[in-house]
Amino acid sequence: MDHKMKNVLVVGGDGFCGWPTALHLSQLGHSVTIVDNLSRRRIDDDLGANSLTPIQPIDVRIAAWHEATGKTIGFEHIDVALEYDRFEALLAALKPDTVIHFAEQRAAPYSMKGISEKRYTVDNNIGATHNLLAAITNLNLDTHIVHLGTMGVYGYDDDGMEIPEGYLKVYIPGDEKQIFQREILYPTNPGSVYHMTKSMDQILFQFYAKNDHLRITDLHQGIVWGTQTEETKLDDRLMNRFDYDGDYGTVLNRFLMQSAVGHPLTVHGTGGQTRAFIHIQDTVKCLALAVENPPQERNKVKILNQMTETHTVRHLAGLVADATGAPVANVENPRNEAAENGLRVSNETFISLGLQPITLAQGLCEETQQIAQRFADRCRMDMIPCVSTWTDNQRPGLVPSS
Ligand code: NAD
Ligand code: USQ
Repeated sequence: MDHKMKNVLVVGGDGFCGWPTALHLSQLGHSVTIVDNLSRRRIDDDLGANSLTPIQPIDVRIAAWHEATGKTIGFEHIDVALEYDRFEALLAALKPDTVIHFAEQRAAPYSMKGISEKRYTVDNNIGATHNLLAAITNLNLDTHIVHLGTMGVYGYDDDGMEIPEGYLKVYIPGDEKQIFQREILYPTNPGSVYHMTKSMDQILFQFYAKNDHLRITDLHQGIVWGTQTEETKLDDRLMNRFDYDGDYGTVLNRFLMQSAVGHPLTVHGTGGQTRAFIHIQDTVKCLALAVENPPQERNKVKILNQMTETHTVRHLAGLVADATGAPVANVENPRNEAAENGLRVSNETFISLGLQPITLAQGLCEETQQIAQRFADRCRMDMIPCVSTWTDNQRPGLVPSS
């Protein structure tokens, strides 16, 4: 482990995972600068949605952090997908030890809404990732890149095999007794345009690690739940965002919010989908561990599964319903996904680095529910349903060639 205090650039540091990560790293003593184009706030305005929690403008957040702790966080308003020269100039000036890359459009339903959202998600996510890799290479920096990827790149099979951390050993029969062995990236099987961009990111990382020897850690994160961390709790102006709408709200936080506002829990289909989860407090701890443990190898991306437990959607709904009395509504599934699947995942690297996972059983559901209750009057009930469907775009009547 590298205990040196580092110069860290947090790209996408105004978002749900990025903001508490920036605060945690600053609290640990690292020097932190945030880059963000505030597109997440703009998308809320476009959708007519909002964070359930009242979040402060970025300058107020940063000033409140300084007031609460005496620590300073820098901020640069840059679109890393579109403003390459400004981004490269910032990297040249800062020469960061580490860049953490959160800056992508991260909602699967939003990415499936229509043609402009599909194109935006691909252009933004691939543009951001490639600009970062190209700039670090062009400047010849020895910066460690930590990227937030997703568990969803693996897809969901149901044969009980434990999903390894990124790579798969394959054995291919040759002639006679010969067996060829390869270690390959785990074949991707994305379930949305958003998840597809994370699959494509993996190839960009693989190439730049091989060709330019960049040091890259790709964290395949599960669904993040919860809102607050030790640092965001220090002052109401530091409060984290809480997405609950049909595009950006993730399943467990949605159920906790729905129970607080008297809305039935919107289980898609039978709720037999098993997914990987992690609490936001563990997300920030994992990021600190990733910053302190850069990869030893330069020609191979270090891939870690950043999740702590798996649950079916119906189990989560049952937990919330039992705790709150909220009714469960099995709504038609708007997504194109397996109705039922199992999921076993290895997270051995973070556990070996000392992560002690927070689990659902440890009362944090109540904390998140209290936040949801406190701000229930900010909920826009018409934003709750998931209206983005996967099947609208499945080309029912192909247009014949002319
Ligand atoms: P978020 O949308 O809240 O934050 C992303 C931030 O990046 C926003 O502040 C946005 O304004 C910024 N951004 C986007 N494009 C940008 C660009 N071109 N230039 C500059 N800034 C840009 O999302 P989040 O929930 O914090 O997720 C962060 C990362 O973690 C994403 O890459 C996401 O795929 C990954 N992830 C999130 C979850 C989850 O459950 N939230 C789970 C697994 C992985
Ligand atoms: N679901 C419901 N009811 C709801 C909302 C969702 O049953 O009201 C179901 C979905 O159909 C899906 C599951 O819950 O089967 C998870 O959906 P989600 O919206 O909580 O999570 P997902 O779309 O997978 O995306 C989220 C983040 C994304 C991240 C991913 C990690 O938005 O950025 O990459 O979690 S993972 O799922 O492990 O790939």
